[in-house]
Amino acid sequence: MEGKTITCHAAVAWAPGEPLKIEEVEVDPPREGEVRIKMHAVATCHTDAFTLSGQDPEGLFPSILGHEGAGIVESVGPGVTDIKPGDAVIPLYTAECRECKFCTSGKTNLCQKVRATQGQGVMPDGTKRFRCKGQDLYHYMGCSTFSEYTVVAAVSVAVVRADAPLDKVCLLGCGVTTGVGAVRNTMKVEKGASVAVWGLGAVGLAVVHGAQMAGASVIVGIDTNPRKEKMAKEFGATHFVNPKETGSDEPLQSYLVNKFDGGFDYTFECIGNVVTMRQALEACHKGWGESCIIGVAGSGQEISTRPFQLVTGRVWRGTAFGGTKGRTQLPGMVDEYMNKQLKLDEFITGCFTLDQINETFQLMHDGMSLRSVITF
Ligand code: NAD
Ligand code: AHE
Ligand code: ZN
Ligand code: ZN
Repeated sequence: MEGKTITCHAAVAWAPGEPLKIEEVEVDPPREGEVRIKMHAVATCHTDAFTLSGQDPEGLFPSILGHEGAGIVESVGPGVTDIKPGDAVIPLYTAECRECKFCTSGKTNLCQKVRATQGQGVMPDGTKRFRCKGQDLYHYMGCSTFSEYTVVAAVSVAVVRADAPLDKVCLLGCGVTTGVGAVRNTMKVEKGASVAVWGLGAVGLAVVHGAQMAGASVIVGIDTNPRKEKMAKEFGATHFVNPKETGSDEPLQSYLVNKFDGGFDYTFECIGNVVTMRQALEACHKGWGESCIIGVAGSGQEISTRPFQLVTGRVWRGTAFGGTKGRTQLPGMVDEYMNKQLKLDEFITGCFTLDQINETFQLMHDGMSLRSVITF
């Protein structure tokens, strides 16, 4: 197949708000600095649903969505020396070129080497590798994992150990890494800290898991879905709060500040709702509490609070991919999973085939899944 176009199946997003359609697509060979990957396992993240809904200012159609997955390299383009056919890999929506101003700053994981073209749904040379029914398809988040084969930039590939089970470590492509990374890399939660987490999907529960591993003494999980209480406790939450069932008329942030000793050292918003983002900021402890925005809010949404909240010492932060430098850090996270220090299996609530992909979106919307894994 090397050097040739491959015909395979993919879930195509033809238009916002429409279900994905399984189609036969053509996937061109990788060009200079690119890698073609045979995907083995992918999972659906809330962000895929967000883009499909039409709320993403960068959403492009028709496209192949998906950004959480793992596979085996099928072939590499000219100039790719550090990745070879047969390597087990996780595609990265946050590249790591190790050369750009961002990569060398030591301050961020937000490599900008391929970010501009990635946001335009094309490869770094400005062209596309997918076609369906004679029409070019856009790439998505530099990954397009909802396809049996995909082509990504070599700087957007983390090579992991050969014995890693791809149907598990695919979750390190986004959700689990984002939550655990937010705790470790972005907020640097320390032993004994108090933590509150809004939204207990895979991302929020990964924050809970990360906080427990960091030795936090109080971990409050907050979700309007009562089914999440049991899960939160299993992942390490010490308390669960359902905002609909506090029995109090106060705003949620005041209720939490009163109940939890003046508020939290660290809070995390894992929903994508600007109202809960404000709650999370204002539930931080006066003088030092820090809040991290992880959730992705829809086009046109804005956050607000009284500036006095920041004047009196609270800090508002945000994170993409949990501040993780994928090529450097994912191999270590795979090791942690293999050594049974990092949970992955517990996030998988169902296994599916590609033709069931719309079902996985429905389960997510219904609050019935954490991560649905699709194997090819
Ligand atoms: P999910 O849909 O599985 O989980 C969201 C949870 O929030 C659900 O349990 C839901 O019941 C809960 N919820 C909804 N409204 C609520 C409210 N008002 N109060 C309390 N709980 C509420 O989503 P996910 O896949 O875990 O992703 C979470 C968010 O993180 C999404 O916005 C996603 O786009 C974003 N995300 C961001 C990054 C990043 O790098 N910044 C990475 C991955 C995901
Ligand atoms: N494209 C949107 C924003 C979407 C967004 O915030 N994406 C997160 C990752 S979500 C993964 O599930 C992210 O990493 N953003 C940083 C980046 O560089 O894309 C918009 O508003 O335009
Ligand atoms: Zn994601
Ligand atoms: Zn870079």
